[in-house]
Amino acid sequence: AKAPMRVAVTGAAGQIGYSLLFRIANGDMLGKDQPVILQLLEIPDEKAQKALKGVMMELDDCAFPLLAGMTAHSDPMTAFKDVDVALLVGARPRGPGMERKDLLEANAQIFTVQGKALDAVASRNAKVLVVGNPANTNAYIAMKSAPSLPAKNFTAMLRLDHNRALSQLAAKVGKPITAIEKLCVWGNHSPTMYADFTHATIDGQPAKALVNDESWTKDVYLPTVGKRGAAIIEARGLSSAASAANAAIDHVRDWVLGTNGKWTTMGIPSDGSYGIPEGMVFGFPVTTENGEYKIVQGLQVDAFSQERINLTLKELQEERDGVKHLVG
Ligand code: NAX
Repeated sequence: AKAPMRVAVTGAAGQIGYSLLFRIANGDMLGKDQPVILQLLEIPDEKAQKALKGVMMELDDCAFPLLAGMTAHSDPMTAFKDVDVALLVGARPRGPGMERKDLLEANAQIFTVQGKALDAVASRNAKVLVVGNPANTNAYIAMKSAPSLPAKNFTAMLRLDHNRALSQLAAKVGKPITAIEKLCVWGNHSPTMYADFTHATIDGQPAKALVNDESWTKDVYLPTVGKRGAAIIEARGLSSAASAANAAIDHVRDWVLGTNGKWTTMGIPSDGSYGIPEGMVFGFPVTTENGEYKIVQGLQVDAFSQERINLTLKELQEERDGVKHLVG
């Protein structure tokens, strides 16, 4: 039998945590033959810790064969000890009267502390996925705070945007999701992200020719995908949770187990590809193999796509500049 992998999840008593933990323990993320130990972090607050204990009681009650252990933590230095995978879900939500700048700063603090803790105690090859918003900038801060870990192991979640884009495109052309390949989402996890099907194929045919509707792309598709998070809040009274958890599972599973040559989207530190400044955590088309991702190279970026990529890059640069003074 395989040795258990240690998986840290922060914000474990939150909404996304409640969908995520059960799927990890069920083997959906790391494989049906891979035992896991869950190391769960919540804020020290009594209510949060109590809620976390409740979730752990339910995990116990599932009697998952792959769940080899779990622990509750209020300190990242113990939560991240020896972890192979860290899912950083917990973040500071925007409170009443809070400016964007305050939100960025509050989260910059959290992700500085957590990056340092990962640097100190995590497995030297730990894979990190940041879900908590602003996800790209939080991942950037954690990466910068963990200089002894490989920078490439710090990633941000664009996969929910990717999955939303897949679904909307499939519905438009009346084809199953599985018919679509080579779709990707560029940039920041925010309404500025650019869901790009200019390279995509549907049943092997160019998606662009099949859709052949520029106004749909600009006026329906991109706004629908970009504002989907807000539409879910409006409908449900709560933000996306099960779909976000599902995207986190997809992201890590594909990273660890490979995509077999298929494209997906990950937010990753740029290596300078496509003119994105090195180190910016940006959504790129990638393939994965043997636990490593590779940016899909050599794509022709058309003028409209370039315009959209520039826009989301600019937003991300502004976010980064807003927290620059906090990053060592
Ligand atoms: P919840 O508010 O339900 O849960 C968050 C949990 O994190 C809370 O239990 C809180 O106590 C905990 N927490 C806060 N600060 C912490 C810290 N420093 N250490 C450990 N735990 C901490 O939010 P939920 O709906 O679960 O969303 C979590 C985050 O995901 C939010 O930042 C949200 O904006 C973000 N999202 C990101 C998405 C993405 O695609 N990247 C999509 C879904 C989601 O909106």
